Amino acid sequence: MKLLIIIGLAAVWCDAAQWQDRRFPDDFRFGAATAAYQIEGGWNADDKGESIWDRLTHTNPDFIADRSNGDVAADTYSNYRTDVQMMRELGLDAYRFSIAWSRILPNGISSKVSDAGIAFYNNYINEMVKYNITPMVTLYHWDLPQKLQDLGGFMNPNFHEWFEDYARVAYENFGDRVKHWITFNEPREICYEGYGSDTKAPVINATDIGTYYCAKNLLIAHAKAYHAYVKDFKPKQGGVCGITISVNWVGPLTDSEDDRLAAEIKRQAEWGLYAEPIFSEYGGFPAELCNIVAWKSAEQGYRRSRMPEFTDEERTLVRGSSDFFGVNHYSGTLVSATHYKETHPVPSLLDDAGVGVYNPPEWPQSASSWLRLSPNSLYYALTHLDTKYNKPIIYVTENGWSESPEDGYYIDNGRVEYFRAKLNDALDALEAGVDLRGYMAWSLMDNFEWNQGYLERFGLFEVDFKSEYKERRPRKSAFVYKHIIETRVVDPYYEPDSLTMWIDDGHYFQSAYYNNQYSSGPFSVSYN
Ligand code: PNW
Repeated sequence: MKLLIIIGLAAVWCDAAQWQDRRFPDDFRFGAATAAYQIEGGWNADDKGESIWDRLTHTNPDFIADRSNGDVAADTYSNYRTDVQMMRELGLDAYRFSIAWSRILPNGISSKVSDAGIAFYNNYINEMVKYNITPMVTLYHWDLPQKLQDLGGFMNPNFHEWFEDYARVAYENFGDRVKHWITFNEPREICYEGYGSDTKAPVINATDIGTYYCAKNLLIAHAKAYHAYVKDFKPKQGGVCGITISVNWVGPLTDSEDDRLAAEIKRQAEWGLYAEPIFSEYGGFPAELCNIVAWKSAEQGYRRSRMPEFTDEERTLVRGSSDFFGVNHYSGTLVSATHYKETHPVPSLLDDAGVGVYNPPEWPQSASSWLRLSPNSLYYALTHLDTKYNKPIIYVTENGWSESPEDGYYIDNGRVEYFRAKLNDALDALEAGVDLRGYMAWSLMDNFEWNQGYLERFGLFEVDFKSEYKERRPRKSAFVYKHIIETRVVDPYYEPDSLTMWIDDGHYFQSAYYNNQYSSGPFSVSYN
């Protein structure tokens, strides 16, 4: 009996010692992320030009689940100081946000630069820098100026010129304070969802060639903007420039050789298409997928492969064109060579890959159909990239969990569980030697979740979209994340007992106060 107790106690102590000893390094950057169209509002404020999401939501409101749009969203255009107060309350080291291209270049091309647009981002950046919060800027998070879409958008082979010019305007105006640049957010979502299928703007649905041609043009634009930075700005400004790719984990359903090959093909179709040309030693599109598309295209009567080639010059231009690998990670999936196959349009990217996918029902499900808590998925993804691409510097630039507005509104235990699980993956990856420099939670606050409108919420802070000033209130996860940032440790037992944050946005002071008794808001608001 005595022995059993000793063994039991030892187990508890060892367990306890384990999490307490696993610390994030002091220079590890914890942050949160957002994107312009999802939070800013002010869709036509001052001289801002129309973007493809303005056009889509205004002309086809049924495309969005709740028929909403980002016209006002969280109104960061007016509330940016409040946003920065939230960052300070959380103790963030960094904040990742995106610039709306058509806010600073209303016509898309660089002939006219908007003073109001430049002033807005200057104010936002200055407010962060004032409080020692490192701004990480994404140049393109899906909101192409409509005028450029009218000229073909990413299908236009001159796209890279427009993008490079835009990038230069951003480097020139903000590069004295912004030292972390991300060219594109998630090429897969831009190209596959926007051009190769019909789930995101501009809804081109060219299933045969849309994804592949977009991928090539996007990669060249990325590389041009990268080299422009390295050549003309980096020597003076001294920052870094990279790209963010969505890397959900894709593993084989069984250990069979067929399933392992199927998983590799699926990885190539999901993110290898964008990662391989930049991060692999040789460059160019991933070999196996490239071969499949070539022979399928021939069989389907195309005169050339539906996947365009890179010339040697282009391949060299793109190869190595990133100072870090930005990883957006959410979930994982299992892949089979023979089972769970669904029918897809022929020809299409998914038909080309030709594999089945399986998500175990026991993996907890978020409010988003595609997002489950897949065990250790971030660890698998990071260690895989580390090995495959020879130890790149990695930032997790997005990771988060959705809940529907009604469940666990303030007491978002599902999100807390998810963040703890993924941050433990990050610690495991660090221990395995992955060069992981930072982690951005998606998202600082609730925002316009694209096709799902305001029905899926990702925020550490809730946003009351019905209120006049788009009031923000911290959820439980905000307090848990704050504690993790403060202590650099993921304490599995931490329960915030007295939850207070004061956000003074000039209109009111507000607090979320539970005092050990979790109740759902709204909380008392005392006016200035
Ligand atoms: C990201 N998937 O999109 C975007 O960068 C954000 O703008 C978005 O709000 C956030 O994730 C949550 O959706 C993704 O299917 C959309 O794996 C879908 C997937 C991944 C990322």
